Amino acid sequence: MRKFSRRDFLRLAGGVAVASALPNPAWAGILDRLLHEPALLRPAITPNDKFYVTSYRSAPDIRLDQWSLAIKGLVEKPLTLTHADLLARPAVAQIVTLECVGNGVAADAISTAEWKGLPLKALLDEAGASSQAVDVIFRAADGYSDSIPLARARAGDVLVAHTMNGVPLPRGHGFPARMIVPGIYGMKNVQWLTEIELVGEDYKGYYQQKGWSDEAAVKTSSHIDLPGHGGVVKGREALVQGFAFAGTRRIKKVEVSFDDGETWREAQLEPELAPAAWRFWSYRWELPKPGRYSIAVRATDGRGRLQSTEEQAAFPDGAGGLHENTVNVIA
Ligand SMILES: Nc1nc2c(c(=O)[nH]1)N[C@H]1C(S)=C(S)[C@@H](COP(=O)(O)O)O[C@H]1N2
Ligand SMILES: [Mo]
Repeated sequence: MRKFSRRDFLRLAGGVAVASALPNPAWAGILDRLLHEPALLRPAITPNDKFYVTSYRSAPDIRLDQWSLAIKGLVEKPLTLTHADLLARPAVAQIVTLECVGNGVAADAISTAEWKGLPLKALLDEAGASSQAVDVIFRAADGYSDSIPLARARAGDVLVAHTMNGVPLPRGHGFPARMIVPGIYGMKNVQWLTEIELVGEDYKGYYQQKGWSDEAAVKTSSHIDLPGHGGVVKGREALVQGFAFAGTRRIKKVEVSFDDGETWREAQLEPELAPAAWRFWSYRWELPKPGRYSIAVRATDGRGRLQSTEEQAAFPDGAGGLHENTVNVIA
């Protein structure tokens, strides 16, 4: 059986945070702490076995003695790295949130990990990438491919990752190497990487050939974790919590509405986990008279742009619209 964790306690306590009805001051202290502390409902870092999975086929079985990573195309000096070469090079670690382009407001295909690996920039420099190159193509052992522009590939935050939350990439998440491109939808974070090729024209990958966005920058989105949809709250106030995400544009502001978007109140932001990770927020809701209320959330990115409030399907460039939970306030 699972241990009863702080997170579970918050699930129970978060919906019914009652200061006035408390029997004794000790409890008041505990609940008060819960209300004031950063209380994360989903863990800030997703455990590997809870990390969302998307692949167009099943994960390939890769034998390390047969695996290598080629860097080729418009380069002065093509390279081939064995698995030992990959692990021997200086690696950097960073926390990055991945989101599937098909993720909706229910937020079931978004997760965060600490990824460690080689900066792609170092490999491009070593191979002598030509400035004639337009796109950098990533090809994989399962036949999948995608690309990013050379200019994006040269930034220091793009990784050829071999480690996920401190362990070698699990087979289901790209073993032995995958791309991590912060701020771009999951589809461009190619797993089971075998080849990096620089080409002089725009390349259309697996999903682009099916009409999905090639730019694929994540849209600004926000999500309410607590109270959940259909949740019940009572007492003087309840803690409303969730996360927002805008990729590398970061999150500047989160607001919540309890009156169908007529008025908005600013939520409190938790400290930033990392520049391209989700950001948690909370709001202490002074409870109104009993009844059904819809809670909505919206985020503003670091450039001052409000997320799109218009409902939009995931195809072709990511879902739009506000997340809302209906909650019952009882006496
Ligand atoms: N080789 C390969 N890489 C891939 C895919 C795939 O099918 N094959 N799916 C992509 C998609 S659509 C997403 S959302 C992410 C998901 O990564 P995850 O399963 O580790 O969360 O991997 C991307 N990389
Ligand atoms: Mo995806």
